[in-house]
Amino acid sequence: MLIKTDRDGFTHPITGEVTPRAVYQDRRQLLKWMASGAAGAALASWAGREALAQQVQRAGKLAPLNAVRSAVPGAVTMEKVTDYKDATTYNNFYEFGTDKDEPAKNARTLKTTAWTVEVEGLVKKPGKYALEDLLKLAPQEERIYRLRCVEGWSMVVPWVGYSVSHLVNKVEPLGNAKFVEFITQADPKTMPFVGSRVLDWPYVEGLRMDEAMHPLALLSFGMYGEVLPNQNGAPVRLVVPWKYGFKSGKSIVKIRFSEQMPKTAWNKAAANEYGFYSNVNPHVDHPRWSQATERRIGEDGLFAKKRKTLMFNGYEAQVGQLYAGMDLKKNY
Ligand SMILES: Nc1nc2c(c(=O)[nH]1)N[C@H]1C(S)=C(S)[C@@H](COP(=O)(O)O)O[C@H]1N2
Ligand SMILES: [Mo]
Repeated sequence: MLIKTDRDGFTHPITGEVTPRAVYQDRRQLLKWMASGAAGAALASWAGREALAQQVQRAGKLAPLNAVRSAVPGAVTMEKVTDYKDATTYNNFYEFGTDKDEPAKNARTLKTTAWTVEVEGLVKKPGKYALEDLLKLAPQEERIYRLRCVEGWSMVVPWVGYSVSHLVNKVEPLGNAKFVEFITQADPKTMPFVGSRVLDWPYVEGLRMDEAMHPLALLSFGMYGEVLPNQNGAPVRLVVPWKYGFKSGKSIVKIRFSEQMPKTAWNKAAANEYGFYSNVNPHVDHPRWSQATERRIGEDGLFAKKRKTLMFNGYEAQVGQLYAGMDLKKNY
């Protein structure tokens, strides 16, 4: 189903899918139309759109990024979408400060024009890819994912982007490429905390090749029907919904294909706390935090119940087989 997202973040069908108003107004015609069977399909598509429209909250004033609704299995949760305001003011983006409100305050200095993503390592087609070309590489899809931070909170965000696999296929990795490394922007002139010692910059994340090729692994250019706000990782970021939020690197400038497992920023900072896999797993606690439950951002009132964290963040049916036979306590 084609969905057009307008500036207010609401979705509209692209012609021909709604019941014509005239049909509703003429009772005889309506009965005939319902008997034809068209009503069932139209009703189902109407219900889906209504659910989506209710979920997507009013966005800001950034450039719209139109998308078709994703048909990838598991890509659209029906849970209530987190308010745009919360998703854009409660952020982890350490290049702009370690407090949750700092990225929203500080990230306006991020320069997102003339952006390129360099592809290197074990691929047939290395090179610098302009953002404009990346945007057009595959149809932009809207996907509503849960995002679970290792700190114990979660959000539901309508991302816009396409499967990482489209880019991987385009650049043609060599047979010995086993991992994909995502290297993000580290510019001390525009990112005030890149000089700090919190992490070894640039912020680097990585996936095993089969993880990167899973259709749910998203290369994201937007959210809430618009381009990404700077604090959420403009102009291009990763979103890997079955892994803790820190695997979803923001403001990517380089993608490297390698045979060896890449050294990731959080693994280098504290190897006993952050493994390479970092799959959401309620049975394996972080040394400092239980991972059994989570707080949904926006539900943090006095009586808000914590939610049970789900295996693979609720994406077990889709991604569980990637880890068949692996000891997930060892490979955390
Ligand atoms: N470059 C970069 N990417 C990053 C981070 C960061 O500090 N720097 N933080 C990560 C963490 S811990 C989380 S939870 C998510 C948060 O994404 P959001 O702010 O869009 O919700 O971004 C991830 N990507
Ligand atoms: Mo996180």
